[in-house]
Amino acid sequence: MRIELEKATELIREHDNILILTHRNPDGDALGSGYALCRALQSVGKNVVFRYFEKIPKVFIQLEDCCSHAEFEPSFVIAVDCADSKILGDSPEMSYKEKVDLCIDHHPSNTLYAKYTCLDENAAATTEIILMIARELGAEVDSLTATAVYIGLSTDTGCFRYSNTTARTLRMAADMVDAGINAGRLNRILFETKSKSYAALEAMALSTMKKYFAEKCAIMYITLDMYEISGTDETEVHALSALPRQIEGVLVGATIKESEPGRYKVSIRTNPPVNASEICQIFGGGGHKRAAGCEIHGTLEEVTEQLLKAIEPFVKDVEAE
Ligand SMILES: [Mn+2]
Repeated sequence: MRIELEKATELIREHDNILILTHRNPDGDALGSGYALCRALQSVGKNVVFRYFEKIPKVFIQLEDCCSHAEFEPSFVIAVDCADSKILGDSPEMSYKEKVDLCIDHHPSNTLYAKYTCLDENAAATTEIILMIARELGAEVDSLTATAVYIGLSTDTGCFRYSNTTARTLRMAADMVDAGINAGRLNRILFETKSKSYAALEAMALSTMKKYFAEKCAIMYITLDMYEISGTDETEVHALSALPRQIEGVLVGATIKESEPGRYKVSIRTNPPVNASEICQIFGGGGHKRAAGCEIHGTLEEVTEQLLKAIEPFVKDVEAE
């Protein structure tokens, strides 16, 4: 059931021993949302723990120490930034997929798997919604919580460049600066620094880029071999997905990433008027208008071919807006 922010706040206020989860392969917004909510709730005296079950990108490790870990049997489960229970980062001992009480999210493709869903498609990042809830609760937003909020806001908007950035996003970012974050330092770490291994991987990925459909579609791929040769792991590749779309005239940029032999994760980034989420939904995935993802099985050639077939109608006879 979809609920308003006030109702979500009320539910949180009524409960204690709260477990926060997010999606698998958590990105900046997923981790920022989890940590910001965890700290906000701790500041109003709740027993709360944020857990994820996978490796996280190195740049976010500084967030890891910002919540103390309580031990309890959760009586209320919140999922943040997670559009589908299929991609919920779940405990290996105990699945929460069917047991999410409240989902706080901004993905239009949310499947409403939770008992209650507080969904704001106009939020550029889930941390926008988390900040509003924290304010409603009268929670403290100290510089660490503000850092977590800012990491969500900035990473989901490509450092406030993408069209999902609103006046509210920018105002909230300004408020986080007032709360004591070091925005210059965070931006440098998040957007202006590449590990050596990442830079090597980027060069290899770019060398695979091909264009299709009157150069309105650009596709590049990353294989398991490339991870090994460059010394990167999957957690570092998120930013690469932005590259194909940066080429002038490209409406659909796709990055095909081998996750295990025969399985590929595909990230789609689009320019208006093409809806990335609609393309990914063809393969059972989803996401946002300009950024979405899905998984396709087969050989690299088969995956590319299926993808091209799906993309063609989205770019054929379509002009950039
Ligand atoms: Mn997000």
